[in-house]
Amino acid sequence: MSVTLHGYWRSLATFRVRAALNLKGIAFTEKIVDLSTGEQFSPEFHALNPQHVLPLLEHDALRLTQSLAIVEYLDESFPGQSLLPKDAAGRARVRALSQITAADVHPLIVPRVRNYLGSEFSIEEEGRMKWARHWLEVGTEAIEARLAGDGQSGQFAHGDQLTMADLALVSHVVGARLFKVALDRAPTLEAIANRCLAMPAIASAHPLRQPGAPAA
Ligand SMILES: N[C@@H](CCC(=O)N[C@@H](CS)C(=O)NCC(=O)O)C(=O)O
Repeated sequence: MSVTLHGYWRSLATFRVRAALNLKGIAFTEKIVDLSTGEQFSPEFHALNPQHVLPLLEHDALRLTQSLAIVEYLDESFPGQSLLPKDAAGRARVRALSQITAADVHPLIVPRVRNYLGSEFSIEEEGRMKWARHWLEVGTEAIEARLAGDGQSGQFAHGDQLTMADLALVSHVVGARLFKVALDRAPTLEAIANRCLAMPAIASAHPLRQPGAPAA
């Protein structure tokens, strides 16, 4: 069996999948696609994923995209700890929490969006950072309200068992830290993320621990 993850150190979506692979104990190799030089637009990568985004997971002849879809695929296809609850209501809550990050916040801060703000609207780096921080703050507030407000979070985002929602939320927190967004008004979110980051499978998947990442 061969599993190849196409990723990049700074990619938060790749982080979710890398952590899931580690949690499931799946051996994989990672191929770097350098987003900082636009390698996602190379003919070689275009042939693999014409959407030009990471992550891409190759499992034998199968090619998979979209981090949450990949995490669910891994969960259903490999033994080991389960990343989705057994009950439909629990799965719906875990998917909803995951999508606040992956569908509502993260797409607004990715390189192609920030670059477009610069190239089409002449917004300088400072304005683009302000944009990214704004959406990260809005997302942080929404996630905290959900985690702290509905009585269904525990040690982790959904009860006391780690799920896909934790992988999404820890990627949100790491993104917020990379963009220097304060998390002091999101104590529940930060505590859960810190608990996740204390786990070796997740800590070793951290963007700043990947080849090419800056020292701090
Ligand atoms: N919704 C996708 C996100 C895909 C995405 O935007 N990935 C970023 C890296 S985290 C990317 O490849 N960006 C390239 C670009 O914006 O040009 C997922 O969850 O996998």
